Amino acid sequence: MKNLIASTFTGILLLAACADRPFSSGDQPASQTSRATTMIPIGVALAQTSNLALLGQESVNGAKLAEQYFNAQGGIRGIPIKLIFQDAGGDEAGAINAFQTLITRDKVVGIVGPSSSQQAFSADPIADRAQVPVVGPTNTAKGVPEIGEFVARVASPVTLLAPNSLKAALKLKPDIRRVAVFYAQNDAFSQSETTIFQQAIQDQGLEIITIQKFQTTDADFQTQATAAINLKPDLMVISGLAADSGNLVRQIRELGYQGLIIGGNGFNTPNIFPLCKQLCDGVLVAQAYSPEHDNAINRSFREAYIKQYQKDPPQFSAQGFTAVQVIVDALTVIDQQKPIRQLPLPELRTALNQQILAGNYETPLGKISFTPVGEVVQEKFYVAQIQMNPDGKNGKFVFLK
Ligand code: 1QQ
Repeated sequence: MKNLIASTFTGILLLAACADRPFSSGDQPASQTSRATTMIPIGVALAQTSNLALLGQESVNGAKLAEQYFNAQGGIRGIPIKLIFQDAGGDEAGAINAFQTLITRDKVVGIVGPSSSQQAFSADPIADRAQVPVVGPTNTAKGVPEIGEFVARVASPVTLLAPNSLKAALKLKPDIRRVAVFYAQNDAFSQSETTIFQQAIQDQGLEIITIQKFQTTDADFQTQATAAINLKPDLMVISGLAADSGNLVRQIRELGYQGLIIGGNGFNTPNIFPLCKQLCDGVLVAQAYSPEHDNAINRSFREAYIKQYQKDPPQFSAQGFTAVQVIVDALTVIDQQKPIRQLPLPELRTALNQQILAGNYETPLGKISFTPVGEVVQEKFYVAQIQMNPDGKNGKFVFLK
Protein backbone atom coordinates (compact mmCIF):
# COMPACT_ATOMS: atom_id res chain seq x y z
CA MET A 1 0.00 0.00 0.00
CA LYS A 2 2.79 2.34 0.96
CA ASN A 3 4.62 1.71 -2.30
CA LEU A 4 1.46 2.03 -4.29
CA ILE A 5 0.83 5.48 -2.87
CA ALA A 6 4.45 6.49 -3.36
CA SER A 7 4.51 5.47 -6.99
CA THR A 8 1.03 6.62 -7.97
CA PHE A 9 1.16 10.10 -6.54
CA THR A 10 4.58 11.13 -7.76
CA GLY A 11 5.10 14.83 -7.50
CA ILE A 12 2.02 15.62 -5.54
CA LEU A 13 1.84 16.11 -1.88
CA LEU A 14 0.64 13.57 0.54
CA LEU A 15 -0.95 14.60 3.72
CA ALA A 16 -1.51 12.21 6.57
CA ALA A 17 -5.08 12.43 7.75
CA CYS A 18 -4.10 13.11 11.33
CA ALA A 19 -0.88 15.06 10.82
CA ASP A 20 -0.89 18.77 10.25
CA ARG A 21 1.87 18.90 7.68
CA PRO A 22 1.94 17.64 4.16
CA PHE A 23 5.03 15.84 2.97
CA SER A 24 6.09 14.92 -0.49
CA SER A 25 5.85 11.29 -1.40
CA GLY A 26 9.60 10.88 -1.10
CA ASP A 27 9.94 12.29 2.40
CA GLN A 28 8.42 9.86 4.81
CA PRO A 29 6.52 6.64 4.50
CA ALA A 30 2.80 7.21 4.43
CA SER A 31 2.39 4.08 6.51
CA GLN A 32 3.29 6.06 9.66
CA THR A 33 -0.38 6.79 9.96
CA SER A 34 -3.04 4.25 9.39
CA ARG A 35 -5.28 6.37 7.18
CA ALA A 36 -2.88 8.26 5.01
CA THR A 37 -4.69 10.23 2.36
CA THR A 38 -3.91 12.69 -0.37
CA MET A 39 -4.94 16.28 0.03
CA ILE A 40 -4.08 19.34 -1.95
CA PRO A 41 -2.30 21.85 0.31
CA ILE A 42 -3.34 25.46 -0.29
CA GLY A 43 -1.49 28.10 1.73
CA VAL A 44 -3.31 30.85 3.60
CA ALA A 45 -1.11 33.71 4.81
CA LEU A 46 -3.40 36.23 6.49
CA ALA A 47 -3.31 38.50 9.54
CA GLN A 48 -4.47 36.34 12.43
CA THR A 49 -2.74 38.52 15.03
CA SER A 50 -1.94 42.28 15.27
CA ASN A 51 -4.27 45.20 14.57
CA LEU A 52 -4.73 43.93 11.04
CA ALA A 53 -6.39 40.78 12.42
CA LEU A 54 -9.61 42.82 12.74
CA LEU A 55 -9.76 42.45 8.97
CA GLY A 56 -7.57 39.39 8.40
CA GLN A 57 -9.48 37.11 10.74
CA GLU A 58 -12.64 37.72 8.75
CA SER A 59 -10.91 36.51 5.59
CA VAL A 60 -9.65 33.48 7.52
CA ASN A 61 -13.24 32.70 8.49
CA GLY A 62 -14.33 32.92 4.85
CA ALA A 63 -11.45 30.70 3.71
CA LYS A 64 -12.35 28.06 6.31
CA LEU A 65 -15.94 28.01 5.12
CA ALA A 66 -14.68 27.54 1.56
CA GLU A 67 -12.58 24.56 2.64
CA GLN A 68 -15.62 22.95 4.28
CA TYR A 69 -17.89 23.79 1.37
CA PHE A 70 -15.66 22.49 -1.42
CA ASN A 71 -14.58 19.39 0.45
CA ALA A 72 -18.22 18.57 1.11
CA GLN A 73 -18.67 18.76 -2.67
CA GLY A 74 -15.83 16.29 -3.25
CA GLY A 75 -12.83 18.65 -3.34
CA ILE A 76 -10.88 18.54 -6.58
CA ARG A 77 -12.74 15.70 -8.33
CA GLY A 78 -12.44 13.50 -5.29
CA ILE A 79 -9.23 14.85 -3.76
CA PRO A 80 -9.88 17.04 -0.71
CA ILE A 81 -8.12 20.36 -0.25
CA LYS A 82 -6.30 21.21 2.97
CA LEU A 83 -5.75 24.84 3.92
CA ILE A 84 -2.41 25.40 5.61
CA PHE A 85 -2.57 28.55 7.73
CA GLN A 86 0.50 30.65 8.49
CA ASP A 87 -0.21 33.80 10.46
CA ALA A 88 1.15 36.73 8.43
CA GLY A 89 0.66 39.22 11.27
CA GLY A 90 0.29 42.89 10.47
CA ASP A 91 3.60 43.80 8.87
CA GLU A 92 5.85 42.96 5.95
CA ALA A 93 8.17 40.67 7.92
CA GLY A 94 5.24 38.56 9.09
CA ALA A 95 3.92 38.17 5.56
CA ILE A 96 7.35 37.33 4.14
CA ASN A 97 7.92 34.64 6.79
CA ALA A 98 4.50 33.13 6.22
CA PHE A 99 5.02 33.04 2.46
CA GLN A 100 8.47 31.45 2.76
CA THR A 101 7.24 28.75 5.13
CA LEU A 102 4.28 27.92 2.92
CA ILE A 103 6.38 27.75 -0.22
CA THR A 104 9.41 25.80 1.00
CA ARG A 105 8.25 23.80 4.01
CA ASP A 106 4.56 23.25 3.36
CA LYS A 107 4.97 22.96 -0.41
CA VAL A 108 1.60 24.51 -1.13
CA VAL A 109 0.23 24.69 -4.68
CA GLY A 110 -0.75 28.35 -4.27
CA ILE A 111 -1.23 31.03 -1.64
CA VAL A 112 -4.23 33.06 -0.52
CA GLY A 113 -2.90 36.25 1.03
CA PRO A 114 -1.58 38.47 2.43
CA SER A 115 -4.16 40.72 4.10
CA SER A 116 -2.87 44.20 3.30
CA SER A 117 -1.43 45.77 0.17
CA GLN A 118 1.46 47.03 2.30
CA GLN A 119 2.37 43.38 2.94
CA ALA A 120 1.65 42.32 -0.65
CA PHE A 121 4.29 44.63 -2.08
CA SER A 122 6.93 42.84 0.06
CA ALA A 123 5.72 39.24 0.16
CA ASP A 124 4.23 38.71 -3.32
CA PRO A 125 7.59 39.12 -5.11
CA ILE A 126 8.88 36.12 -3.12
CA ALA A 127 6.07 33.89 -4.36
CA ASP A 128 6.46 35.31 -7.85
CA ARG A 129 10.17 34.41 -7.93
CA ALA A 130 9.37 30.92 -6.65
CA GLN A 131 6.64 30.63 -9.32
CA VAL A 132 3.90 30.04 -6.78
CA PRO A 133 0.51 31.58 -7.64
CA VAL A 134 -0.84 34.15 -5.20
CA VAL A 135 -4.49 35.17 -4.98
CA GLY A 136 -4.84 38.35 -2.95
CA PRO A 137 -8.16 38.33 -1.13
CA THR A 138 -8.16 41.92 0.13
CA ASN A 139 -5.27 43.81 -1.52
CA THR A 140 -6.91 46.80 -3.17
CA ALA A 141 -4.05 49.26 -3.79
CA LYS A 142 -3.23 50.23 -7.32
CA GLY A 143 -0.40 48.12 -8.73
CA VAL A 144 -0.84 44.86 -6.81
CA PRO A 145 -1.56 42.57 -9.83
CA GLU A 146 1.40 44.14 -11.63
CA ILE A 147 3.79 42.89 -8.89
CA GLY A 148 4.39 39.80 -10.97
CA GLU A 149 3.16 37.17 -13.35
CA PHE A 150 2.08 34.87 -10.49
CA VAL A 151 0.07 37.54 -8.65
CA ALA A 152 -3.70 37.95 -9.03
CA ARG A 153 -6.37 39.34 -6.72
CA VAL A 154 -10.08 38.92 -6.13
CA ALA A 155 -10.29 42.29 -4.36
CA SER A 156 -11.53 45.01 -6.65
CA PRO A 157 -9.13 47.93 -6.73
CA VAL A 158 -9.57 51.27 -4.96
CA THR A 159 -9.82 52.89 -8.38
CA LEU A 160 -13.20 51.24 -8.96
CA LEU A 161 -14.45 50.97 -5.39
CA ALA A 162 -13.72 54.29 -3.70
CA PRO A 163 -15.50 56.76 -6.03
CA ASN A 164 -18.84 54.99 -5.45
CA SER A 165 -19.10 56.19 -1.86
CA LEU A 166 -18.45 59.78 -2.91
CA LYS A 167 -21.30 59.63 -5.42
CA ALA A 168 -23.56 58.16 -2.74
CA ALA A 169 -22.61 60.98 -0.34
CA LEU A 170 -23.53 63.60 -2.95
CA LYS A 171 -26.83 61.87 -3.55
CA LEU A 172 -27.62 62.07 0.18
CA LYS A 173 -26.34 65.65 0.53
CA PRO A 174 -26.09 67.48 -2.80
CA ASP A 175 -24.86 70.68 -1.12
CA ILE A 176 -21.48 69.21 -0.10
CA ARG A 177 -18.65 71.55 -1.12
CA ARG A 178 -15.81 71.48 1.40
CA VAL A 179 -14.05 68.19 2.00
CA ALA A 180 -11.48 67.23 4.62
CA VAL A 181 -9.33 64.24 3.70
CA PHE A 182 -7.53 61.94 6.17
CA TYR A 183 -5.17 59.09 5.41
CA ALA A 184 -2.65 56.75 7.03
CA GLN A 185 0.67 57.78 5.54
CA ASN A 186 2.51 54.58 6.54
CA ASP A 187 0.21 52.26 4.59
CA ALA A 188 0.32 51.54 0.86
CA PHE A 189 -3.41 50.89 0.56
CA SER A 190 -4.34 54.11 2.40
CA GLN A 191 -1.98 56.15 0.23
CA SER A 192 -3.39 54.59 -2.91
CA GLU A 193 -7.01 55.00 -1.83
CA THR A 194 -6.63 58.64 -0.78
CA THR A 195 -5.15 59.47 -4.20
CA ILE A 196 -8.26 58.03 -5.83
CA PHE A 197 -10.58 59.79 -3.36
CA GLN A 198 -8.83 63.11 -3.91
CA GLN A 199 -9.10 62.79 -7.67
CA ALA A 200 -12.79 61.86 -7.41
CA ILE A 201 -13.44 64.83 -5.10
CA GLN A 202 -11.87 67.18 -7.64
CA ASP A 203 -13.69 65.52 -10.53
CA GLN A 204 -16.96 66.30 -8.74
CA GLY A 205 -15.97 69.98 -8.52
CA LEU A 206 -15.59 69.89 -4.73
CA GLU A 207 -12.87 71.59 -2.72
CA ILE A 208 -10.29 69.72 -0.63
CA ILE A 209 -9.83 72.09 2.29
CA THR A 210 -7.28 70.04 4.22
CA ILE A 211 -5.34 66.78 4.03
CA GLN A 212 -4.58 65.29 7.43
CA LYS A 213 -2.10 62.44 7.85
CA PHE A 214 -1.81 59.83 10.56
CA GLN A 215 -0.22 56.43 11.23
CA THR A 216 -2.12 53.13 11.27
CA THR A 217 -0.69 52.58 14.77
CA ASP A 218 -2.04 55.91 16.12
CA ALA A 219 -4.79 55.99 18.73
CA ASP A 220 -4.89 59.74 19.39
CA PHE A 221 -6.20 61.90 16.55
CA GLN A 222 -7.04 65.09 18.47
CA THR A 223 -4.59 67.29 16.52
CA GLN A 224 -5.74 66.20 13.06
CA ALA A 225 -9.44 66.10 13.96
CA THR A 226 -9.37 69.58 15.53
CA ALA A 227 -7.46 71.08 12.62
CA ALA A 228 -10.00 69.68 10.14
CA ILE A 229 -13.11 70.62 12.13
CA ASN A 230 -11.91 74.21 12.51
CA LEU A 231 -12.04 74.55 8.71
CA LYS A 232 -15.75 73.63 8.69
CA PRO A 233 -15.91 70.78 6.19
CA ASP A 234 -19.24 69.35 4.91
CA LEU A 235 -17.66 65.95 4.34
CA MET A 236 -14.76 63.98 5.77
CA VAL A 237 -13.12 61.15 3.82
CA ILE A 238 -10.90 58.69 5.67
CA SER A 239 -8.44 56.10 4.36
CA GLY A 240 -6.97 53.87 7.04
CA LEU A 241 -7.13 50.35 8.38
CA ALA A 242 -9.75 49.18 10.87
CA ALA A 243 -8.46 50.10 14.32
CA ASP A 244 -7.19 53.58 13.47
CA SER A 245 -10.32 54.30 11.41
CA GLY A 246 -12.73 53.40 14.20
CA ASN A 247 -10.87 55.52 16.75
CA LEU A 248 -10.58 58.45 14.36
CA VAL A 249 -14.34 58.48 13.70
CA ARG A 250 -15.05 58.37 17.42
CA GLN A 251 -12.77 61.33 18.13
CA ILE A 252 -14.08 63.38 15.19
CA ARG A 253 -17.62 62.96 16.50
CA GLU A 254 -16.63 63.58 20.13
CA LEU A 255 -15.11 66.88 19.01
CA GLY A 256 -18.49 67.87 17.59
CA TYR A 257 -18.36 67.25 13.85
CA GLN A 258 -21.86 66.42 12.58
CA GLY A 259 -21.44 66.20 8.81
CA LEU A 260 -21.12 63.14 6.62
CA ILE A 261 -18.14 60.79 6.87
CA ILE A 262 -16.94 58.43 4.15
CA GLY A 263 -14.76 55.54 5.23
CA GLY A 264 -12.57 53.62 2.81
CA ASN A 265 -12.10 49.89 2.48
CA GLY A 266 -10.56 49.63 5.96
CA PHE A 267 -14.06 50.36 7.35
CA ASN A 268 -15.53 47.27 5.75
CA THR A 269 -15.81 45.30 8.96
CA PRO A 270 -18.22 45.20 11.89
CA ASN A 271 -15.06 44.95 14.01
CA ILE A 272 -14.88 48.75 14.00
CA PHE A 273 -18.25 48.96 15.79
CA PRO A 274 -16.78 48.43 19.29
CA LEU A 275 -14.30 51.26 18.62
CA CYS A 276 -16.70 54.03 17.65
CA LYS A 277 -19.92 52.47 19.00
CA GLN A 278 -22.94 54.76 18.53
CA LEU A 279 -20.63 57.30 16.85
CA CYS A 280 -20.01 54.92 13.90
CA ASP A 281 -23.60 55.60 12.86
CA GLY A 282 -24.04 57.05 9.37
CA VAL A 283 -20.55 56.38 7.98
CA LEU A 284 -20.68 55.55 4.25
CA VAL A 285 -18.55 52.69 2.92
CA ALA A 286 -18.21 51.33 -0.62
CA GLN A 287 -18.26 47.54 -0.74
CA ALA A 288 -17.38 44.86 -3.26
CA TYR A 289 -19.83 42.39 -1.74
CA SER A 290 -23.45 42.23 -0.77
CA PRO A 291 -24.80 39.39 1.39
CA GLU A 292 -27.97 39.75 -0.71
CA HIS A 293 -26.24 38.80 -3.95
CA ASP A 294 -28.57 36.28 -5.49
CA ASN A 295 -26.72 33.25 -6.77
CA ALA A 296 -26.53 29.69 -5.48
CA ILE A 297 -23.00 29.84 -4.11
CA ASN A 298 -23.63 33.07 -2.20
CA ARG A 299 -26.82 31.67 -0.73
CA SER A 300 -24.87 28.63 0.52
CA PHE A 301 -22.01 30.79 1.77
CA ARG A 302 -24.29 33.22 3.55
CA GLU A 303 -26.28 30.44 5.16
CA ALA A 304 -23.14 28.68 6.40
CA TYR A 305 -21.72 31.95 7.69
CA ILE A 306 -24.87 32.93 9.55
CA LYS A 307 -25.10 29.46 11.05
CA GLN A 308 -21.60 29.81 12.45
CA TYR A 309 -21.41 33.52 13.34
CA GLN A 310 -25.09 34.57 13.74
CA LYS A 311 -24.67 37.58 11.42
CA ASP A 312 -24.35 38.36 7.73
CA PRO A 313 -20.96 37.70 6.17
CA PRO A 314 -18.80 40.81 5.78
CA GLN A 315 -16.94 41.63 2.57
CA PHE A 316 -13.56 40.36 3.80
CA SER A 317 -15.05 36.93 4.54
CA ALA A 318 -16.68 36.74 1.10
CA GLN A 319 -13.33 37.67 -0.46
CA GLY A 320 -11.50 35.03 1.61
CA PHE A 321 -13.99 32.40 0.42
CA THR A 322 -13.69 33.57 -3.17
CA ALA A 323 -9.87 33.46 -3.17
CA VAL A 324 -9.95 29.80 -2.12
CA GLN A 325 -12.70 29.11 -4.65
CA VAL A 326 -10.67 30.49 -7.53
CA ILE A 327 -7.82 28.07 -6.70
CA VAL A 328 -10.22 25.13 -6.29
CA ASP A 329 -12.08 25.84 -9.54
CA ALA A 330 -8.82 26.27 -11.45
CA LEU A 331 -7.37 23.02 -10.07
CA THR A 332 -10.58 21.23 -11.06
CA VAL A 333 -10.22 22.36 -14.67
CA ILE A 334 -6.56 21.31 -14.74
CA ASP A 335 -7.43 17.90 -13.30
CA GLN A 336 -9.95 17.35 -16.09
CA GLN A 337 -7.18 17.80 -18.63
CA LYS A 338 -4.49 15.87 -16.81
CA PRO A 339 -4.79 14.30 -13.35
CA ILE A 340 -3.10 16.78 -11.00
CA ARG A 341 -1.65 13.92 -9.01
CA GLN A 342 0.57 13.15 -11.98
CA LEU A 343 1.99 16.66 -12.19
CA PRO A 344 5.24 17.55 -10.43
CA LEU A 345 4.75 20.48 -8.06
CA PRO A 346 6.53 23.16 -10.17
CA GLU A 347 4.43 22.23 -13.19
CA LEU A 348 1.25 22.16 -11.17
CA ARG A 349 1.98 25.64 -9.76
CA THR A 350 2.58 27.02 -13.25
CA ALA A 351 -0.53 25.34 -14.66
CA LEU A 352 -2.53 26.67 -11.73
CA ASN A 353 -1.36 30.20 -12.36
CA GLN A 354 -2.33 29.99 -16.03
CA GLN A 355 -5.73 28.49 -15.29
CA ILE A 356 -6.53 31.02 -12.55
CA LEU A 357 -6.12 33.79 -15.12
CA ALA A 358 -8.04 31.91 -17.82
CA GLY A 359 -11.10 30.96 -15.81
CA ASN A 360 -14.57 32.39 -15.23
CA TYR A 361 -15.97 32.02 -11.74
CA GLU A 362 -19.43 32.21 -10.21
CA THR A 363 -18.61 33.31 -6.66
CA PRO A 364 -20.24 34.94 -3.63
CA LEU A 365 -18.99 38.24 -5.13
CA GLY A 366 -20.89 37.42 -8.32
CA LYS A 367 -19.32 36.50 -11.66
CA ILE A 368 -15.62 37.27 -11.79
CA SER A 369 -12.71 36.72 -14.16
CA PHE A 370 -9.21 38.13 -14.51
CA THR A 371 -7.33 40.35 -16.91
CA PRO A 372 -4.05 38.93 -18.26
CA VAL A 373 -2.09 40.67 -15.45
CA GLY A 374 -4.31 39.21 -12.76
CA GLU A 375 -6.66 42.10 -12.05
CA VAL A 376 -10.12 40.96 -11.03
CA VAL A 377 -13.03 41.80 -13.30
CA GLN A 378 -16.17 42.14 -11.20
CA GLU A 379 -19.60 43.32 -12.23
CA LYS A 380 -21.26 44.89 -9.23
CA PHE A 381 -20.31 47.30 -6.46
CA TYR A 382 -22.32 48.57 -3.52
CA VAL A 383 -22.41 51.37 -0.99
CA ALA A 384 -23.50 50.75 2.56
CA GLN A 385 -24.20 53.04 5.48
CA ILE A 386 -23.44 51.98 9.02
CA GLN A 387 -26.51 51.83 11.21
CA MET A 388 -25.86 51.32 14.91
CA ASN A 389 -28.44 49.93 17.28
CA PRO A 390 -29.63 52.37 19.94
CA ASP A 391 -27.54 50.52 22.54
CA GLY A 392 -24.44 51.44 20.49
CA LYS A 393 -23.07 47.93 20.82
CA ASN A 394 -24.13 46.25 17.64
CA GLY A 395 -24.83 47.58 14.24
CA LYS A 396 -25.03 46.68 10.60
CA PHE A 397 -24.16 47.79 7.11
CA VAL A 398 -27.35 48.96 5.41
CA PHE A 399 -27.01 48.76 1.63
CA LEU A 400 -28.12 51.88 -0.24
CA LYS A 401 -30.16 51.52 -3.39
C1 1QQ B 1 -5.49 46.84 1.45
C2 1QQ B 1 -6.87 46.99 1.96
C3 1QQ B 1 -7.12 46.83 3.39
C4 1QQ B 1 -8.18 47.73 3.89
C5 1QQ B 1 -7.54 45.42 3.61
C6 1QQ B 1 -6.82 44.72 4.67
O1 1QQ B 1 -7.76 47.17 1.18
O2 1QQ B 1 -4.53 46.79 2.21
O3 1QQ B 1 -5.36 46.78 0.21
